[in-house]
Amino acid sequence: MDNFVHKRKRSTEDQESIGKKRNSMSSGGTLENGTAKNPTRSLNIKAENLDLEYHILFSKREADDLFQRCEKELIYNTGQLAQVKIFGKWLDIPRKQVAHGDEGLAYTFSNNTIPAKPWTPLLLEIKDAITHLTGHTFNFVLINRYKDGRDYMGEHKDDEKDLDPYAPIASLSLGQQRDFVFKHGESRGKGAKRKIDPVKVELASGSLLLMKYPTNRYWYHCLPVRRNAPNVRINMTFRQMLTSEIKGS
Ligand SMILES: O=C(O)CCC(=O)C(=O)O
Repeated sequence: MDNFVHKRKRSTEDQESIGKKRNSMSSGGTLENGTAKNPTRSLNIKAENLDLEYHILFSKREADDLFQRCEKELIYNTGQLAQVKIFGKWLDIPRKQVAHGDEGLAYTFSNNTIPAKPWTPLLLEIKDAITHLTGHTFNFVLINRYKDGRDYMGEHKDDEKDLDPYAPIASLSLGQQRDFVFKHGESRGKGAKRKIDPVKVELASGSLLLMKYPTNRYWYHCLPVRRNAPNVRINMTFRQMLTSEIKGS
């Protein structure tokens, strides 16, 4: 799996200029035993039908500043919008959540529909930085706040019918670094048909993980519980939802 990785030495200038030179791409870091280690600026991560790009989009100072602004400005959903229905039972999600996006959009998953609140200047600023880096546009963002390593997200695929299946999902992390694990659909659980190694990515504050087609068709992902993660993490997944314009109806 290492053959696509090009090692590159990190310099102070690199770290400080990441937020400014968002368009330039280079590779760095290594993939060891399925874990992305010490990525510098950008890292391509590939396995069977898995295609990821990991970038350090924001410097530590920029990420800290964005984190503080998010903590001040974001208002998370409560009540039924903060629940999922599993086997007929409404359960609180083990984290906080809110969605923002273009007018009229909503995202249905786990038997619940989360309407998008309007974009805010902060979220538009972040969205623009991501579009500048990746060249992709997004009309919706799902935001999850994990108070510490006991909050988590279970294994799932982002393959709901509301989403443009060919558009990448751009996942920005701020705050506590957490592990993010991909498992191939044919290699999960007791009834696994094949043995395919999981892929683990350590999501640092200020990093952007781009999940590209066809990753979400074949691979599940999750943010597991980590007892050694004491601090708050905020994650934003920028998505392209299908609209009637895109669908052509
Ligand atoms: O917090 C994370 O990195 C996980 C987000 C995620 O899996 C999702 O929004 O679908």
